[in-house]
Amino acid sequence: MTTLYRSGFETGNISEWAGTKVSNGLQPSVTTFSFRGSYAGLFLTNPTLDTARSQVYISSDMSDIYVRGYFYVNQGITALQRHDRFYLLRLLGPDNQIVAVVGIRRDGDLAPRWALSYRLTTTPFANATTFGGPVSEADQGRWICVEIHYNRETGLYEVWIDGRLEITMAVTPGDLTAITEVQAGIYKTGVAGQAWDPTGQYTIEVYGDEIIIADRPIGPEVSECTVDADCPSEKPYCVGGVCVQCRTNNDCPTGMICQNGICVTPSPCFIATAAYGTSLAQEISVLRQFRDNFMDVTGVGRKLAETYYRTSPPIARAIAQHNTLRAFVRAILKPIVQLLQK
Ligand SMILES: [Ca+2]
Repeated sequence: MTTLYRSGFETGNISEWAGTKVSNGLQPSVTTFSFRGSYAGLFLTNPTLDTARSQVYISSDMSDIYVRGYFYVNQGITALQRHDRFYLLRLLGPDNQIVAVVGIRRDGDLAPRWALSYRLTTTPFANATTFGGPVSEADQGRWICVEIHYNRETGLYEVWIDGRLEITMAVTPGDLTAITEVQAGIYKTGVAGQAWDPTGQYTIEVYGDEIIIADRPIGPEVSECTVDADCPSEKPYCVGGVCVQCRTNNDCPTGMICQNGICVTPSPCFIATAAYGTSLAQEISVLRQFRDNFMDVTGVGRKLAETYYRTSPPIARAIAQHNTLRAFVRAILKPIVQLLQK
């Protein structure tokens, strides 16, 4: 398999994608609730728009394409009105129209099911929808592996859910196009006159992780382990199906911290980095300059810095995991940064 793109959102920054497609401020973000690693994408829609989107996308140029992602629908999986739907993966052609999209949809008054909408012809543009098995409350609150395949030469469309072939459809290839854009996240839409409930209960909240684009079938991630005993001595802990070196800082040698399951020598400015969520924030470089210009050259400053590097990693970890704490620390650092900038 050749992997052409992979995103587990592990840069901690949504801009590792080519861009976002959003309605009304529904900007996707990264979150520490993840399927693998430290981060996943978070996609939210509000109920006030009939059609709304919160997506990341990347450009492509493929005629035989597999796209797989893990999605966790935390809210809104079955609370649809008749004909309403939302899509998790969308593959578009050069005309910006869908070639293949997969998601969850009601067909009239029927319960929601997995759905594939696929292109029949390009000129004139025509598409159709076919359904897989039902989606229930039991599918809410778990990571679901969703994979879609499209082949322009054969006109074949396939959808796998948790590695099981859920939907197959073949059309006359005719004038089908290549895939020029891959989108992941939420694209929701209702039907005119049967709009999304305006009372507000149909907010959809989706997490996405481990999204891969390839030229061969990808399939679900294979778990290395289910318990610690399955892991080798150099990576003794089983976290989310993967053997890792450490779970917490306490598993690491003195002076090192646990980052993404690996013991590393801490980089400076842990607390500020945890608070701002990235080590690149401009505020942090101001603090760094202060450290380099003042803290390290005076005796007292050096002592302070040493104490800081010894004690701060556990504090930084706690801050990184709590949004309110992060905001609180940012509020404390803000006047300091402003003072230093003068
Ligand atoms: Ca991840």
